[in-house]
Amino acid sequence: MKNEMLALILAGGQGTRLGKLTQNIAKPAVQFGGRYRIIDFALSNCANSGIKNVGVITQYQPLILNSHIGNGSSWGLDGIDTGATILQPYSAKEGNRWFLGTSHAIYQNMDYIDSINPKYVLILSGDHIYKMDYDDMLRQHKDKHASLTVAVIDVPLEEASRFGIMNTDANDRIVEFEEKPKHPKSRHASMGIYIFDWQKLKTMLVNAEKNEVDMSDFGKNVIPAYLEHGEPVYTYHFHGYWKDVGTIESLWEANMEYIEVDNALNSRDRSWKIYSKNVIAPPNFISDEATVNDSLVVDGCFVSGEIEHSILSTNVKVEEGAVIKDSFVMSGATVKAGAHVTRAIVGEGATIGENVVIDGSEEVAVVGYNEVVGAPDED
Ligand code: ADQ
Ligand code: ADP
Repeated sequence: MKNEMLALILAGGQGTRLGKLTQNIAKPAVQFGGRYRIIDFALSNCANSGIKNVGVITQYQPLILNSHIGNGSSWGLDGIDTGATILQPYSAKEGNRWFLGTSHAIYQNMDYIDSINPKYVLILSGDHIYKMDYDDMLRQHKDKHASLTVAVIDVPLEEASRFGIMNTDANDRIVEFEEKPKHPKSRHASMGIYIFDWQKLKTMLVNAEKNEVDMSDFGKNVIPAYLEHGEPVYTYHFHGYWKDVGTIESLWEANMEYIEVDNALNSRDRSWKIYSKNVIAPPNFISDEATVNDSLVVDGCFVSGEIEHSILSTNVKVEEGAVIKDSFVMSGATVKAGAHVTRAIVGEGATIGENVVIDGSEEVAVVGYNEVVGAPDED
């Protein structure tokens, strides 16, 4: 069925909790796993789920995101009846006013959504690492005659206050929902992934605007309002690997987990591939001085140092005597001779000077994009 469900990826958060890493680029454009940017997971899930149209809602530092996504061809979204569309605040209804919250961002892009004219909209976040079949979620949405379905994963109770938390009846219908409760009463956490019947959502957002009711955020406003109106709101239980990589610690952890050959994400499963923009780089060169153990090394690297349980993304250079341990090094970074890097995330294009020590053993260390640490030398 043509354009039955349109996916909208929210990719506009500033990502202040990622600090230096998101100073110049949007959170969903941050690199992951050596070959990817975070948004590749949501985009690939869309492609693998048979979704034909994807709108990517951006607002903060969208440059890299724009060039990364392009016309969507890397995800097969450039066909006759398919498309990837980048939506920016200046093209929205109220000109250059920034989006106030997640559902306000949807309201602002109503004209685009209506131009696709979908029966359902799938709302996604651009900053989660996971593999999920949205078509299966849609099937359940229809079976239950829901007007809203919320994807749910069980989290440890001590982490529950970071999420939207809900209680359900025996039939998986949501009876209670609280956004980031101080004292969570259940472990059922919203993944921030929603399927809505578009006409119903549109009517609610338009009416709220007319009556000056605050309806700017899905978790804070829209879901509670649906429940108040007695709408059929159901959960869709997800049991796989899912990580919200909004903090340095979680981004580092997810990258370290990704190194494992049999990782929980099942990254080597060829039936659900994660696609990305293809960057052409020459083969790696590993010199006779190098030792590389338990690591992922992507094309274009030049390695003379010691690499231990780490990820080297495209075109990374590690000079002789340098030691990299438990770290994620992004594209184009250089680690000079004798430097020691432990438990760190090194940003794209960064340079770590000779004999510099980056030690994240207490708290994961971060080197920013193109940052130069240590005295620059002759070359
Ligand atoms: P949060 O992740 O805290 O909680 P939020 O910060 O609003 O929600 O961001 C959701 C997504 O939308 C992020 O990808 C962000 O980058 C993006 N975004 C935020 N504001 C935007 C805007 N104005 N325009 C475009 N994009 C924007 C939400 C839910 C919780 C749920 C967690 C799961 O509210 O209930 O538990 O997600 O991670
Ligand atoms: P996070 O919570 O991950 O830091 P947010 O989604 O809260 O990201 O991003 C909000 C950021 O976007 C603000 O800190 C601000 O810099 C910018 N922003 C949001 N709304 C406006 C606005 N109306 N005008 C200018 N900047 C805005």
